[in-house]
Amino acid sequence: MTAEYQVHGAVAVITLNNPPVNGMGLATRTAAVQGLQRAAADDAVKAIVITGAGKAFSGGADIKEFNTPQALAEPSLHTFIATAEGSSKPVVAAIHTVCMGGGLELSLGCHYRVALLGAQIALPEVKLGLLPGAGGTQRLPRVLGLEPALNMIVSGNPVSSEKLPALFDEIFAADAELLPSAIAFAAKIADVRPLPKVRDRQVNYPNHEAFLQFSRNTVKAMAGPFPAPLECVETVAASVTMKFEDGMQFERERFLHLIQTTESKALRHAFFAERLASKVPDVPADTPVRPIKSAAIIGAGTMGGGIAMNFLNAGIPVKLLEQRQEALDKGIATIRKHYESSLKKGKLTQEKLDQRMSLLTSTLSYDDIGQADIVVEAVFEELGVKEAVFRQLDAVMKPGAILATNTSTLDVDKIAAFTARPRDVIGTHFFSPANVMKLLEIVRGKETAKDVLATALALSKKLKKTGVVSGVCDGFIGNRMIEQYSRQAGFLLEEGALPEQVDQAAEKFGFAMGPFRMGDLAGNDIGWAIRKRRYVEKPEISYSKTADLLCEMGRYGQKTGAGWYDYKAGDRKAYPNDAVNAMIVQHSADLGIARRRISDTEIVERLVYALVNEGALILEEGIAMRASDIDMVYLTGYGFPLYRGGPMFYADTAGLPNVLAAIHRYAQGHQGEAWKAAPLLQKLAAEGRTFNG
Ligand code: T1G
Repeated sequence: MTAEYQVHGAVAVITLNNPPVNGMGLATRTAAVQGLQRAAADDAVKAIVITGAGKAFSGGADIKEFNTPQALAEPSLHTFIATAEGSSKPVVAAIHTVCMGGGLELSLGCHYRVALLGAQIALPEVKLGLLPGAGGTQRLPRVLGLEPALNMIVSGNPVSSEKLPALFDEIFAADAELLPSAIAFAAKIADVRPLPKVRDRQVNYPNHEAFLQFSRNTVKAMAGPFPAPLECVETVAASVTMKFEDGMQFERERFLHLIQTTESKALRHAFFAERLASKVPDVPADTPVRPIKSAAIIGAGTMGGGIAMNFLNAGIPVKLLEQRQEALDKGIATIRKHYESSLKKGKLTQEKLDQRMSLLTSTLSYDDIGQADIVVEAVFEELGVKEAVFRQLDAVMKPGAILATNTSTLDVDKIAAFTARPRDVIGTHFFSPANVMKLLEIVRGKETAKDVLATALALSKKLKKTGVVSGVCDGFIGNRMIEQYSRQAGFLLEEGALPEQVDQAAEKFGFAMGPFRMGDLAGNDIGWAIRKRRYVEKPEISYSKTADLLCEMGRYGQKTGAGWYDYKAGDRKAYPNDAVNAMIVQHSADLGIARRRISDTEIVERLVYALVNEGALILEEGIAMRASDIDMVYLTGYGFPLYRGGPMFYADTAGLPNVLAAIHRYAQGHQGEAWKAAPLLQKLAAEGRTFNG
């Protein structure tokens, strides 16, 4: 059953019961409407209570149904709400914990609303690229007023029930028994007539046009490529400018428009992708995790300090270990400096700062860290150094401690083999700045124990990271793909493009930063060191020499004040440099390449499809468990535009046959051997399927 029906005295109770959050799918709507019909037909019933089982009143419409026939099948959410509103007996919504989206819209169609203090109330549809499509844009302003309702709908953020007194007829204490309280309330108002309907109210807002125009301008400025926020403003405006039924019709039209947009599909894809990423097929969801009550971090440099902050922010004590006191002092001072700048920006209270710093201790001796539940090493990226550290860790860490490496390019299995406990070893690849970037690549070694993996996934949630599981390969998921992206960026320079054209095309596509500005930010010498290693290990892979020539000019990027671009003190703007562009043009001549004009379309295709093709290989090899995991890596760690859903989702929307045709085209061009179409891509394209299908 997905909605239960019980009668308590003269009050019928309909309990929505569709775990985990009572999403109002077709079966739930059908059972609930049948409950309302039963109550209407039972003369002994004088009032009706609708409530939710488990951890929510309702998390809204069942997003999993969208873009399927069930979503609009009768009884639709509109019909369910209209049945409640049209009931001849009073209907009371009894709300606890979470009441969101369609759930809140249902409650607005009820005659009364009661809630526990602390219940989270929201219309978050805008975060899915939608708008409240079951009357929320018309009813909420009639209850809260135009401005508060517009703010809730455009932000999509939850508000605690006690902050919305106008919305509720009664708010009970957080620890009150909701159902008996709601039944008592229902019995009390059972005979009150006329039944109060939100739709009968008016929205009064003098000079509303000026406010709405101001809202349009503000929302247009912040919405970027997303159409939903402005649609929210226009539909809420209808609650003032149109009759109720006309407003409802307008809302419906705009909702049906938005649900078909790629932006909304991308946002909904990301919503589920984030939740899917923590599911590992061969690790049951109820796998017991090891308690993580303390951490040790080896290395107090940029990464070690940033990683330490993640644990401190989550309230987990950290013991920071370094080889030299001055490195330790510098690391601790840097952490304090970060917190103090958050304090200045009002993002942190002094109390929180002190509390976090009190959780931080430091040491020069491995003997002091043995009792930590997890140790994360963030030392110099060289296998010999990692070996020395892990042999020490193996010697001092208590049994059952998790030994994590933050390596970004080395083989986690080799590192595990330096210990007698490879099952306790795992990769936790944080992205710089580690205290800011959401992505955490969790690298599963071939020996990594299942409970260690489950613990790392649970820990990533506690650290407010998006944990994505990767197998062991060079560059794991993100860096392995970005290498192909960077190769294409270099080849484009040889063929006729200049850095600013490539970056502008990439940033117009939506990347936070194009490849050359990103190189200048990260440091071009990092890529240089990796390529030098590649030239020895994998001589068959070609790269453009332009990036090496740039480093030979000493132009490592922002840290040297000059890279692909020039930079001025205190100014993050990238200024093209004539000597660099001359070097690029000269290099084409040296290669005997006649430079040509390259379109932005080709630039974007070569950058993005290089990611997609490598992503397909990563999928085939089982390095990533699913395409949406690859999308999460790029959405949370590499500045890929959210409204395009990630590289694999973007390829699906572009059409895999089109992606394959483009790859075949580029395989005929300069450095065409870089374009070997992945067999999985060829297979899916031939079968008319998608990566995320
Ligand atoms: N539909 C289907 N599944 C949902 C869902 C929903 N609305 N909300 C959550 N889930 C699943 C989620 O995928 C996960 O699944 C599990 O529930 C737990 O979620 C017409 C059109 C409610 C605050 O946008 O914000 O109504 O991984 O891990 O941290 O106007 O989920 O277990 O298989 O997030 O406790 C509008 C979205 C819908 C709310 C609970 N509603 N959900 O947070 O658990 S559109 C939303 C959330 C709509 C109408 C429109 C949160 C939560 P699995 P979780 P949580």
